Amino acid sequence: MSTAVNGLALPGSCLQKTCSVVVVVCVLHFSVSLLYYFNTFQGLQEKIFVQNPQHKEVGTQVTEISSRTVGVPAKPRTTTLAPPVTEAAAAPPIVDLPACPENPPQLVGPLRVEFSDIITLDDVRNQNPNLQDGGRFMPKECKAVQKVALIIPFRKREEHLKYWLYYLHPILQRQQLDYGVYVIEQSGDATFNRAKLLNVGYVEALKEYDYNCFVFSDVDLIPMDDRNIYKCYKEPRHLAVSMDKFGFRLPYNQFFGGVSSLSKEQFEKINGFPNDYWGWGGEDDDIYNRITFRGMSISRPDGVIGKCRMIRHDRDAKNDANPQRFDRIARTRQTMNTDGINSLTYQVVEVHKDRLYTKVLVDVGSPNR
Ligand code: BGN
Repeated sequence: MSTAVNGLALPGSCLQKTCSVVVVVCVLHFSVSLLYYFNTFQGLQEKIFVQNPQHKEVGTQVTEISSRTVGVPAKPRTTTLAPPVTEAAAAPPIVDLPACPENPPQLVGPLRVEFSDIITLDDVRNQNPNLQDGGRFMPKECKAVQKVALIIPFRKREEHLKYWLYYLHPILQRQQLDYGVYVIEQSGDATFNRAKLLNVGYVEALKEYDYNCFVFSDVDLIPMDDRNIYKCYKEPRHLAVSMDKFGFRLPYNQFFGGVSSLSKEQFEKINGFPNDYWGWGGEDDDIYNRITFRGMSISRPDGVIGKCRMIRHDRDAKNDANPQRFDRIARTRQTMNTDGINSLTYQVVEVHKDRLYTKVLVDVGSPNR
């Protein structure tokens, strides 16, 4: 028997054989495709959930193929993958705090500042429960824009330091600063050297934390308005602009004494402060010169916000007026490149950590004359 297909006559048995071969080839092709498909899908899953231990989805519902049996379509089942335990998952969550605002919301403005209140350091510690050891603080509600080291040159003024800590800690916290307090105490009885102690404070504070702003404050000066923010500005800042001692006015336009702030860059630009002013006076004028010789200017708060009180005291022993100060401030331009942070030498005698401050006792030597 023969069949006509498109005018071609094929013998019946031949057509049957051809059809059988085609069917077998099709079945084979289908099986191989199925096998390939399931293998690929399983491999993909392994890639996502096994080879990538950083995968962070917690409790994700995934559809998993339960069988790899060739030719048997796997019945999908739903299961819950346990999150892989990684270091990142074990660590506390890092919450991205918003940046602290330009105007801290807790500021109150003018403050009552008196030195007749009887206080103890324990009172101050109790009133500042949020301080970390070493007089460190960081706001919890926002990320401070600047990391501020407060540097206080010091010798035998415990009573003043107590008032400074009593008034300043709450102010600095309301100002939402990420800050640390460094009391740099000159050891021995040589003539006092304020500017060199400030240089030491800069170096010692940077050993502890990545500070980018430095506030240099005398221990006896207290701001009378918390809007006078103890941080750094585009230009070096003079903060003690309106002192009661000078009738709440600037004693002269170039005055840069008492309390000032410089960013790390500004401080480096002027090679820090002079190391060779022994005794009272002139070192702040030298710093003023350095700033202007490097093309910077002084920024200041207004006379109301910049009001501050000085704790009355007698002139300290070993801090007589420096007779060389006039000559020295006349030569700042020549000396500033070689006398400063690049020529600083000193020996740390002791570092003491209190909850209210870090005190660094330091040997800065004695005048070479
Ligand atoms: C100035 C001092 C400053 C001091 C202020 C305020 C000098 C240099 C010679 C003119 N400068 O006279 O160091 O901070 O008074 O007391 O003495």
